[in-house]
Amino acid sequence: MQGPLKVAFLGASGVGRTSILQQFFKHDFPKDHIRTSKRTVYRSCLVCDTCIRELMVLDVPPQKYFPIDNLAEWNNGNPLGLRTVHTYVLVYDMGNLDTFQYCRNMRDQILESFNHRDFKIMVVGNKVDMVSNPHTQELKDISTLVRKHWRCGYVECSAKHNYKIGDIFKEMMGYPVGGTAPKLEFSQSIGSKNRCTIL
Ligand SMILES: Nc1nc2c(ncn2[C@@H]2O[C@H](COP(=O)(O)OP(=O)(O)OP(=O)(O)O)[C@@H](O)[C@H]2O)c(=O)[nH]1
Ligand SMILES: [Mg+2]
Repeated sequence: MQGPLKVAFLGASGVGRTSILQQFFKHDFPKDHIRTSKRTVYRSCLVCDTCIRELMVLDVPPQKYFPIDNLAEWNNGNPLGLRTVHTYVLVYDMGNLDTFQYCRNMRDQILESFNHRDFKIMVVGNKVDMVSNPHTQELKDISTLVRKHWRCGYVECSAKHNYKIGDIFKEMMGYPVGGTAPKLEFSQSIGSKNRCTIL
């Protein structure tokens, strides 16, 4: 088995990163906005088709700057481990498109800070339930930019309704959503022993 797939969820404050992770790992939706003030690590084991992979997901407070090098990561005295991640999941709020600017900016910073491309970036539009018309030109433009120009995976979801949350993790595993992705499921809560669920 390969080593753990290390993933970081990044996004502007309040876009729903913690809600997505709580929904996926704990089948819970926190209604109140409790700001993430320190790094939380979710661990699990993913079984997908014939592939089994350990998963380690980082939920961190909103970062203004991506650490430009290893020194920057260590220098703030509270290393988050953001530079050793396999997949960056950039989350924005579909009901507040200004939050997409954070994703754009963070993607630029990530790409600029590495001289290799041994990582994946994907974008998640959360709170689709807050959008009365999900087919507006602005949303189409974001989807086209991410999929066609950035060539990144893109998922629109609602943590509140547990809608397409699993698709984020399928995409992460390299099964593009919309295709014939095998069934997958996680079962894990923070602090408890690792468990895998195979469907
Ligand atoms: N309607 C709706 N509200 C959501 C959804 N996801 C999250 N929220 C709400 O948005 C607020 C912020 O959610 P969080 O998950 O705390 O957001 P966050 O990105 O972790 O925020 P910070 O840790 O402060 O950066 C909470 O009040 C959630 O209940 C969603 O899919 N739909
Ligand atoms: Mg949070």
